[in-house]
Amino acid sequence: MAKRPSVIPVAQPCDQLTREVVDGLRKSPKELSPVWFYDELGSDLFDRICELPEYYLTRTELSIMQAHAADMARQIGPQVAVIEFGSSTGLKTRLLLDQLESPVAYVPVDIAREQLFDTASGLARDYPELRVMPVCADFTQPFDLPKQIAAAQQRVVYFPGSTLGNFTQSQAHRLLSRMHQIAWPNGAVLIGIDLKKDPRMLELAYNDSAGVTAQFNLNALRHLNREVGANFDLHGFKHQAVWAENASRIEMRLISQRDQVVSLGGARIAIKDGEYLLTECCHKYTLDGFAKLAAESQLTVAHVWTDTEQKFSVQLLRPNVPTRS
Ligand code: AVJ
Repeated sequence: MAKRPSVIPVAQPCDQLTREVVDGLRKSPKELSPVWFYDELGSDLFDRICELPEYYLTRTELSIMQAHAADMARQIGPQVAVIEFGSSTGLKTRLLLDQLESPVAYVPVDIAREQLFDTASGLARDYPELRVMPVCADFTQPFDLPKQIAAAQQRVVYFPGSTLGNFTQSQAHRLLSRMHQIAWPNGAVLIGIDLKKDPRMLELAYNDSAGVTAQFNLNALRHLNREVGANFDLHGFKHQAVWAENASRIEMRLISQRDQVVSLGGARIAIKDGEYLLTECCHKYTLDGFAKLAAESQLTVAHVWTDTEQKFSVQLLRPNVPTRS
């Protein structure tokens, strides 16, 4: 093998994580990953968001689960292994597990170790028959499933919370394809999808009057200051959530209140007065639009459960039988 030329060390080495942040901030518009919301304070703030009168998502999804989990369980069938992408407080998961017929395993997959083990140990305590096997991994990247789940009749991927909305079309496609792989041949994907609706209602859900979402958004900067040694001034930015019709998404933005320069990992980023950082995108789908997206990943919508106002949906997807060519 040819010898690699030695790499010239840079004056200010920055690790992979910092590199990614800097790359995002060099785009136009400047971008930050929504993963930066979720440190300990951020997770608490998110729990508070879920309780806000304007934030209909969690409440509506829970009501759909309460009303229809029995039907979902019937369609899913007995002795399944549930693989959850992410690990929430476990409330929705419990509603599902309570109705499933003799589920054999529960495998939450989450990069946030603390949250993962908290949820997992709570469930293991309350469901003694269930094998709870947490996997600490980034679910957007390939990961191994525990060998023990081979005993299950089939695998069901659970992805609640409309978290798929955080991903772009191509990222969502890739993620759904991974889920297809896990569910194939006779399993399923059960996924929570927020639906497109009156933009006023959407903007209110992300610009609450108590200002909790603003704190949640700004906390990403605090997290970055601590984690990658950035020097964002939290008073230099203002939260705003905007409905972008052409992309069918809510954009969470932090608007710079003046010309400023931020340094991190040896890089200096100039931010203009009025310029914004895009911290999260929350795509909203029509039922048709989502069915098309799922179809691109060889998943067919088998059933849709919604609330009476069609604000939110929980959908059961089945992997297609591969067509021979
Ligand atoms: C956790 C991604 C579903 O998109 O509504 C709430 C996060 N951001 N308020 C969403 C969030 C601002 C949330 N998800």
